[in-house]
Amino acid sequence: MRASENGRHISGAEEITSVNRVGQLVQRMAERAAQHPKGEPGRIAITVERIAPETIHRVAALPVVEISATSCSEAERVAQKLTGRHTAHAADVWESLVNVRDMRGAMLIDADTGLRLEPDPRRGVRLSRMGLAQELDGKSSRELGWKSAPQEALVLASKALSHPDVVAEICISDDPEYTTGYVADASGYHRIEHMKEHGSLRGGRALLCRTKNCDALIDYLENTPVVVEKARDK
Ligand code: WAQ
Ligand code: MG
Repeated sequence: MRASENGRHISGAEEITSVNRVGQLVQRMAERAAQHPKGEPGRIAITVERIAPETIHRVAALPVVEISATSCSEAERVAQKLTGRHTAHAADVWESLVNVRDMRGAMLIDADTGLRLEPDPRRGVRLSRMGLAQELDGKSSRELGWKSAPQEALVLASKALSHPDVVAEICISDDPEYTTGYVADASGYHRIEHMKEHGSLRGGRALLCRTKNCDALIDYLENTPVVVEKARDK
């Protein structure tokens, strides 16, 4: 799903489900798009594609680590420390993250040079074709398509980190009401409170990577179907 207003990105979402639940999912995606806190979109596009089941990769969810920051400055410090395990450019990554607006996708940043790698820096790279294994297998009681920010972000981060060239990811929601963000790396999905001030229009994502084949990396993130297995439904 993609919702926009005069070309400005409002929201997006992706899911993998079984064919008998497509109708439900499309309806809920449309309702969700129409009710986004960033505003009512003038255009909602919903695309449904067949995925051959044998092409779907199954990966384990990253372990979730809770970090309680008591202020935005503490959150910033913690986040930079976590990304700093993987790059000497953590401060620049933070600076880019808090200055981007309304991107559809994520920045792709070379961990060694700090430079942006994606072909279209205004759009970024949009991960797609991902979902929860429990949804696909029909084992989840969760209402399909309703926004559950932590669950969707865990799916996205687990797909991103399942590629060997991605070393870390950092994210701030663009929902003005949602101030918990995260830093993910192979050691876990670190949830961090107070990643931005309440009401702030900040929001973006950056993937830190070390890659010899950027096109193949982008192709994996955009196109390879991946479902994420959570150990237990929380
Ligand atoms: N692929 C790449 N980038 C994306 C995608 C995607 N599929 N979806 C969103 N983004 C980028 C885009 O630039 C958005 O502006 C930015 O991320 C933030 O997206 O555990 O809701 O949908 O409680 O606002 C974090 C949950 C929620 C933390 C993140 O992101 C927790 C969230 P949003
Ligand atoms: Mg989102």
